[in-house]
Amino acid sequence: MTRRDWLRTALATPFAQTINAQARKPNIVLIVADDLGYAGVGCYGNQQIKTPNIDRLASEGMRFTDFVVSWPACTPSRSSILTGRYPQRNGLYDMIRNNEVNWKYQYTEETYAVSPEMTIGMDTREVTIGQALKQAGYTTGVIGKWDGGRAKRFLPLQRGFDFYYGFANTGIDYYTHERYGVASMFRGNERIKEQGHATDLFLREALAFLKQNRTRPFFLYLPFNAPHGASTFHKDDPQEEPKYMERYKHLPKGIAQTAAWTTHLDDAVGAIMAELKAIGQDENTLVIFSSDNGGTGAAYNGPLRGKKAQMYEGGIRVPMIARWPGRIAKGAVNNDFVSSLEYFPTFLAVTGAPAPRGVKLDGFNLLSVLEGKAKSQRTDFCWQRQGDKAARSGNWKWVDSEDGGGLFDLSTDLGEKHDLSKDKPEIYAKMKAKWEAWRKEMDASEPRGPFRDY
Ligand SMILES: [Ca+2]
Repeated sequence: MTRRDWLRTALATPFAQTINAQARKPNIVLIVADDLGYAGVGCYGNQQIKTPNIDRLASEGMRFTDFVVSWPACTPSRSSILTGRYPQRNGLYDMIRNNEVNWKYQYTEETYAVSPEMTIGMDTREVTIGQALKQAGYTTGVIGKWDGGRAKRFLPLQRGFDFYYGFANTGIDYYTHERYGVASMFRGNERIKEQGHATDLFLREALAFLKQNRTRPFFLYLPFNAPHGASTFHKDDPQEEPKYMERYKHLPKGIAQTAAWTTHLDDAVGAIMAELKAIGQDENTLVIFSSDNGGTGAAYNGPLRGKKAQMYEGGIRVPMIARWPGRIAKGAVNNDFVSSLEYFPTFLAVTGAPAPRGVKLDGFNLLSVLEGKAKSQRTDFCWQRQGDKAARSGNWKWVDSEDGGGLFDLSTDLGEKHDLSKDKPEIYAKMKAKWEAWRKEMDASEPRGPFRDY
């Protein structure tokens, strides 16, 4: 037996494998879809859209039926994923978006450069999950939609991440990677121009990131822009590959487009999982798949009322699947009330990273819930989007918004159809008071930009 053969045999023994597994800290891959509705994938009841890879994640892990995000649209919801804090606490409680975009205003590079989209971002005093995990020795990467500000000081490389490839604003054209005519793809701190579909480019970069980090612990935040609508003036330009469009030509146009984006995303998820196996880290990686907010009118929100931008469940309750072989039971369905605020403390627990000093986190460590050892600690949640308000306490839901309001019992009325505010005035009053107390707490927290005068 040569020395090399001996070494190979020794490393193949169960004892050596145990040592190797113990020596290597676990990795985390957080995949976030964009505007994927509650019933946007097969394992959440969709009959039309084919998502075999995401469905497999659910059959190999735990699927949550009562997972909520902190805001019914992109930017603030993502700010909570990154900071573990309510948007009203971290300061990013509205969109980073130029209003003129909605009116199809054509920017030049020069006018765009001084617009809010280019100049505002998440307060640099906020500690991101990237910063926290990097301090614990992790290699950290962001691939996809950053949505935390486009000026250099707000970009991922300045916010605790070692690697960044993607776009920094809230939406692009899938092929030109422009936001209404302005080039928007970045590698690191530099804007670049590339050929290809955004989903394929993000997948290419993710696979390379996994390969490069096969020998050291990593955190990969992988926020795809699919199946978000394209930010293009040219509404007739194709935004997806013919092979995906072909599969859904029997569906109405808007829904067919969402379905094609979703299946393309699903293929990317399958490739990521295959690569984790190929680098030998499949069993040593916590993979989470979720969405940043509910689906639009061209999406599937299943039994839920409302859609993106609204306070009803359709705006804020989304799919969430967690997979970690040996730690999370296969095919588990969990109906506990949990939220995206739980990611930050959970990732600290998984990696052994210390909590950032002096930072109030709004979530709790979900690990024992994922392992089936405990029930969720979450009882309450509050939301605010400009004048729209909502609160949750147990199964009670209070809504006061432009789209309507009332008091709903989600345990018997998931579709928020029966307003019980007249029947249960004392609970209605209690919920309203709960929201007002939360608002006071947010007002009393240390002010953060960009919208609040700090
Ligand atoms: Ca979104």
